[in-house]
Amino acid sequence: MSRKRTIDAFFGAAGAGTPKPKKPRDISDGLHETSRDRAHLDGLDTNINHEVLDKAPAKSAAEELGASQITPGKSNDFSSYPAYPFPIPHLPPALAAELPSWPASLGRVINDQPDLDLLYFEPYVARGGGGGGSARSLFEFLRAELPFYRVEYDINRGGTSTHIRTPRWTTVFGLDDTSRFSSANSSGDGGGGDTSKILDAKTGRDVSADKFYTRYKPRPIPKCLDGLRLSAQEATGCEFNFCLVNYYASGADSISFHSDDERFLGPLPAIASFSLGARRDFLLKHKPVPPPPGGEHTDTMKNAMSKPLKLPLASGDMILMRGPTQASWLHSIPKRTGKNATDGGRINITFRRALVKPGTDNYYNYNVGTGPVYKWDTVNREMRVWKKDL
Ligand SMILES: O=C(O)CCC(=O)C(=O)O
Repeated sequence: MSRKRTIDAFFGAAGAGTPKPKKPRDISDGLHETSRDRAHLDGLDTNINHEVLDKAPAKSAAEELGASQITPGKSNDFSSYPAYPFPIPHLPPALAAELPSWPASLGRVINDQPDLDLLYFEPYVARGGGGGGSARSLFEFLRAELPFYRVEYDINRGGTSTHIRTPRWTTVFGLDDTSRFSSANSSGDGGGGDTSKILDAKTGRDVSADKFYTRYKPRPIPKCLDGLRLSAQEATGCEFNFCLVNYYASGADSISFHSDDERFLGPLPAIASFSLGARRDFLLKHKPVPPPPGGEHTDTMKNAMSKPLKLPLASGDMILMRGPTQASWLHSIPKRTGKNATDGGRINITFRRALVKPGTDNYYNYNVGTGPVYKWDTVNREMRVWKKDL
């Protein structure tokens, strides 16, 4: 049973019936009052440590990307694949040239709450310089070039059917660990021929007709996102085979409290989550748990369950959620109202690793679906239904 995204239904996709959340506390509320400001700024608090990542992978992201990825710019520099509605351009040269220098800052560990383990890069994609830096350019590029969907689905709870319209734009690329695309790499650059086949990762058998791959046709991560995937793998030591993208057009778009704890991700999934564009609050709260036998919850645990932590994610930030975080915590991007309702757009990119086939079907079902393809209209500055030129 697919659970992912039904969270929008359970918690009120349109906002109706959503319980009014308690006022979130800033993440720095978890620190000693005395050291709060300094700890927040320079990580001196014992609970929030700068982590020096000293892994030395055999190949750097830049090497793995190869020369073609870092010197694009010709008009034929696109990722093409039969299951893409249209070819997806490679990164513009300036961005591709900068990619090897990311992350732009060291990750900071946040693990001062029960069962929470985050690594926070502020920022990962540089946002300095005029106009928001590379983070803004990457945002503009991805919004303009990716196919998006506004997925709708019905859920049935206790005999009552509810129609859900996902309160944000979504898209997804990738394939679970059991299989691979038949093209030489996963960047959709196979150049035709039999590139639309899906092969068993171990035996090489053609599994394109498997029931989990036929409702929606899986498609490789295009090069413009694969560079970021490789960079995130190198920076975190984690492996990712899926890329989910959310576009929040304004403060009215949101994602309700949920955890990415599906069985197809395994027991302690690591998820790298990038923010580009408008700043939005990311709320975290501990899942409800029963008190210890014969005892009471500690104050820290009571707080973690009742008062959400707030990370005001800015353009270029990346937050790695790992260890027990998904099993124990819920996260959300709440709607913003009042003067924030017309916030600029925000893109969120998450890289994840689906271990088994049901994950592939689930991700395409809730992030692509069966509705029309939308593409950003640069003139009218809104998503418009995309139609193939006849
Ligand atoms: O937009 C975000 O930062 C969060 C996205 C998210 O929670 C999800 O896609 O599961």
